[in-house]
Amino acid sequence: MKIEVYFSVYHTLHNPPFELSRGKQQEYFENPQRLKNILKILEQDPEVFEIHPNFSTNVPNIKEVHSEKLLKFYAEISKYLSDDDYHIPDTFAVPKISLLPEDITKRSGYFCFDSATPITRRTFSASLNAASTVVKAARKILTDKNKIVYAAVRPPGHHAGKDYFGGYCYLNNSALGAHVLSKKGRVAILDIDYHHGNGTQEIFFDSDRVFFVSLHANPAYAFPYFWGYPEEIGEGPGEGWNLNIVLEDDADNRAYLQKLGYALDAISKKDIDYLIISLGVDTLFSDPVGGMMLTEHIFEEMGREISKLKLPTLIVQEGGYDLTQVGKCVLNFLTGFLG
Ligand code: OKP
Ligand code: ZN
Repeated sequence: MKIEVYFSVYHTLHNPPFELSRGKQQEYFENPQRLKNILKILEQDPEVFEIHPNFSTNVPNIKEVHSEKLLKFYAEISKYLSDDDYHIPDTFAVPKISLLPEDITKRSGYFCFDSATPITRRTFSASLNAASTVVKAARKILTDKNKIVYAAVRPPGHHAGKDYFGGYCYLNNSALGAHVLSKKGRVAILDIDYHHGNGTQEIFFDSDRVFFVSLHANPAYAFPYFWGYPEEIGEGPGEGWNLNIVLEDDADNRAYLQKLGYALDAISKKDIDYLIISLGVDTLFSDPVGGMMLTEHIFEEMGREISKLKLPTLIVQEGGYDLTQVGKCVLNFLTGFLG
């Protein structure tokens, strides 16, 4: 079997000079080399990986997932910034208020929840290209069921909510893909990034069309800190449609596979038609951002276990920051999934 790979060509347009983490300036971990390294490895096996570059920035359903306010903000700040400029918000609206400041660079703090997510002139274009790539990949799943499609995209998306950005994420790629698939059936999003997918959770919190299941490090000490507890189970019609499974930083392969087993059980107990995997490989022991103890071979096993759900599956790239290993981990996951 083949895996179709859709990839966001314009991701290189988003390359901020640095991030602020714990108040310190440091290298930007979510950089173009990540995706380049993933593609370099997949290109080596054209028998298995059929790569489709996506040059489009068209995301037809974007307003059904993100607020007009947020999109207008992105469009305006993109115009305001010059080529080598970058913008990091420094004053945040807590709690959110309804009046937005006139000055575009002061408005950013309304939409942003951390200091590690700078905006450059081309950030919005790159994000639209990533989202468009995932929507294309989702449509492919609809036309050709029993398919597995991998969206090789950046910037990632799972921390971006309806009207906020943060955690290297601007538009929620997986949510936009899920939105497409949810028109035709029930969707489960399995988020296996090291970090909790707070944006995806928020977007589908009241929905019984999309089951959000996330495995992640304990938010008591791991980013994004304020979300990701097991008590968050969804609300209204969405009650019971949000499942947070917490792991500790000392989680090894065995501990991880066990919890993955719970997640897969929960998914198989619901009547699901399509699966989306938010694939972060920042659970690897050597990852400079994540903190767990997994080794690269476990990703193959994870892919194999998840494939047993036998659902048409869209795999969306999220985190993974060890530049020397990220390609191998993704390859292992996809290889395991193919069986
Ligand atoms: C994005 B994704 C903590 C800094 C955290 C942001 C991490 C964003 C991860 N000192 N920085 O989920 O891989
Ligand atoms: Zn992550």
